[in-house]
Amino acid sequence: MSIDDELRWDGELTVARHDRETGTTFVIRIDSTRLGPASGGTRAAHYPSIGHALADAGKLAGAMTLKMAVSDLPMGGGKSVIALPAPRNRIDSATWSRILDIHAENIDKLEGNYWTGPDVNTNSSDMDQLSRTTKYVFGRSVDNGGAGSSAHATALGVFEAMKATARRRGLGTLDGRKVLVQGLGAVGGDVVRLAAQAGARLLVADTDPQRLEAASLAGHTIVPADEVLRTSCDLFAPCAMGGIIDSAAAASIPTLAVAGAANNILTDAAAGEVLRSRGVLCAPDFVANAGGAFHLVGREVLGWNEDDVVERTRGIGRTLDEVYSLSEERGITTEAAALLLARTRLSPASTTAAAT
Ligand code: HCI
Repeated sequence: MSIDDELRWDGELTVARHDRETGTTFVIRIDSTRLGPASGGTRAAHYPSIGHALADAGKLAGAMTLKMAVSDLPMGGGKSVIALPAPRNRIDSATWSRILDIHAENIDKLEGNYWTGPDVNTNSSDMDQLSRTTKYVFGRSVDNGGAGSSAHATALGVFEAMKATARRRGLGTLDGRKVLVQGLGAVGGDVVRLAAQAGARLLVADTDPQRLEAASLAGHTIVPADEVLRTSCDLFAPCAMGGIIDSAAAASIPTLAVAGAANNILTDAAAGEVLRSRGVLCAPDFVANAGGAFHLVGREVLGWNEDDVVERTRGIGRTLDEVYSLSEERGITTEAAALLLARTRLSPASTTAAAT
């Protein structure tokens, strides 16, 4: 994760800034503006090094490009990472406010080539604050004229992905199936609720005792966080951090299918190959978790109403069917098939791109 290595990157632009007063480093990476202005959320976290922050931003920006392309949205891919001097819960509100103001200034200097939105550790009220300095912000609170949280749309899309994946894997509906959800945040919590309504038997994991207590009261089975990858289930839904399945995990994880909300669930293409060799059907995350993008871009750029967002988000199941058919036809991983679909749209010869 050296900075030298990380800057040898195929994306369009890396912007970085350091604030000595708070000890914060700001990174914005624009992966592609091929289909429209780059967009993707702002993630705030405590990273081991600036190289790690650059790597995270680059990978996430690339995933946004693919997500927009495969979802037929007229946007490119980018991402912001705010590398905090300490974990987010140890940053006081005055410091956080200064950090947001500096981040907003950086975004504004990109003059609309990059649009941000909420991501891990940022929310609609943070977007409200950014919007006082720059207009290139999605997901402000509804009271402030924005589309508000995208969590529900993301969860709905993941639920559609779970259903389509279970069906294709020969599991039928989710009714009576063992579904393991890792991460009970705004999205994961909603995924649990939707899966429970569909009759799934839920196993849940999180590091927050309060969330676990609520889940336990709702009748779900708690799985210790460090046993997630060893817990037998029909479908595994990673809804916390990415990078959860490497080749070793892929070789042993006792599940038949994977479909979740986290970005970059697989550490690399090799992990996807291992899953495929074992017959574990994996929904590519940049297809499964696109509901949030439908919500933010749909409401704030394309003039959609709530029903339009729901309809397009439900379409994630159909897109996955297309991905699964392509993967079967070509004998390639589902991730490779989804990449193929996205890249068709990104290729210079594609005429549908600019017309959407
Ligand atoms: C995401 O998919 O990560 C959220 C969607 C999004 C879309 C545009 C700007 C920020 C976040």
